Amino acid sequence: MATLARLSRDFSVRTLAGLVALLGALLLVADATVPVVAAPDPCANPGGDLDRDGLPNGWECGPVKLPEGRLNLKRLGAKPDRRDIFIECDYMKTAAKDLQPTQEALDQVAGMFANAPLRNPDGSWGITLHIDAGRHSVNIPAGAPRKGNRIPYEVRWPQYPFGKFYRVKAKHFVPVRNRAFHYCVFASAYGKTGSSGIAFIRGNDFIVTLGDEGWVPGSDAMWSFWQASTLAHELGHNLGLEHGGPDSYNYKPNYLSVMNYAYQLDGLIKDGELGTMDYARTRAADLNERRLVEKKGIAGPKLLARYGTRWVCPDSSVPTDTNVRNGIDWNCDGDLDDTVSQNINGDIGAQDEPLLMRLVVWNDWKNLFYPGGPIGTDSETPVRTSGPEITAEDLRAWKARFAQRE
Ligand SMILES: [Ca+2]
Ligand SMILES: [Ca+2]
Ligand SMILES: [Ca+2]
Ligand SMILES: [Ca+2]
Ligand SMILES: [Zn+2]
Repeated sequence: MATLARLSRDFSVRTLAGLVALLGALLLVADATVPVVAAPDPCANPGGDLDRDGLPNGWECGPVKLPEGRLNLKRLGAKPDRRDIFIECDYMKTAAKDLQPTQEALDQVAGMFANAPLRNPDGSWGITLHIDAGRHSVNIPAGAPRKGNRIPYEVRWPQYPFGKFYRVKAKHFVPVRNRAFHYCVFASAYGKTGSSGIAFIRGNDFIVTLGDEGWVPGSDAMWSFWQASTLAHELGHNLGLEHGGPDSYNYKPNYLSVMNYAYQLDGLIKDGELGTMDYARTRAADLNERRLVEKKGIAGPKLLARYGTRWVCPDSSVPTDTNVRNGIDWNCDGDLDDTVSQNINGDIGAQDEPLLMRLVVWNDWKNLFYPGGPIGTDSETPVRTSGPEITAEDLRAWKARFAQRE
């Protein structure tokens, strides 16, 4: 709303003439997302998508009849003028192994989306995440149908788990929901590696697998955090985000997002503390690994001063910095005087060579892709998988590098 603030300064509103001039100017700058004057009734334009959440206005204004059946998103809390994302999560659960997402986990991830720095046409901020995970759910109104349910327990699905996944989906997911929902399963494990999940990029299907014996949370709070942040990570793939934001290069120190493996399970470093679950909410500057100026740290908006980061030193240890705008000692020699060429995200090429490149990042929230897979459309968006995710062993290896510095 910087534009509005500027306009208010530029025009005197003490006189009627000033007021008329201000309104005229507002009409000129108003765009489709932020109607300032006389918002059109979205329900009168059922084919449009006023809030740009991928769900047509008509589907959010009342029940509709689709080829697969009747869909009533309004009853589930959808609004045509505020962004909504719907998820159904089924889960494995036995007396010995309870993989159902906890209420705390659902509340956390819904809170992360509610705090999204996005303005809606109704003037509110954020995204309403509706998760139906059976008895545990969030933003599903009382009395509305809940369809998240328990599925048969299997210790381990195959390395390519989607055969199993789609059999479960065919049995436990109402077909018409596929036009509006992301479908997820909290399963035990797949393959041999204990990967934390897998998702389709720009699709509407994902799996969270934290049941491998390698995943040992230190507390109930940590278990809920892992479930929530992994859900946010896999859903992020459905919403078009990759491990480096716009691309799949992982561990970029300037990519402050739970999509980055450096932050998926512990959260981001913000205000000097670990544990903020969020997508990248501001646009940090790109970093050129061939020419890193320590004094500059990570440039970008003031908000970045609240964030810390981690990177890979020449000796492969991983230090922590708590204010990325305040300079970063990339080469880990104790000063901020150097300009270096260094592989700060630690990635290696096919011949084990360090990959030096421009680490390009973006503001995740501004780049979400809502109509993944068949959502909101008749034609499916082409999708590809994220590939197997970080394993408990990967996480331990990464954390062992912190200790090298301490
Ligand atoms: Ca919509
Ligand atoms: Ca909506
Ligand atoms: Ca230095
Ligand atoms: Ca690199
Ligand atoms: Zn991933």
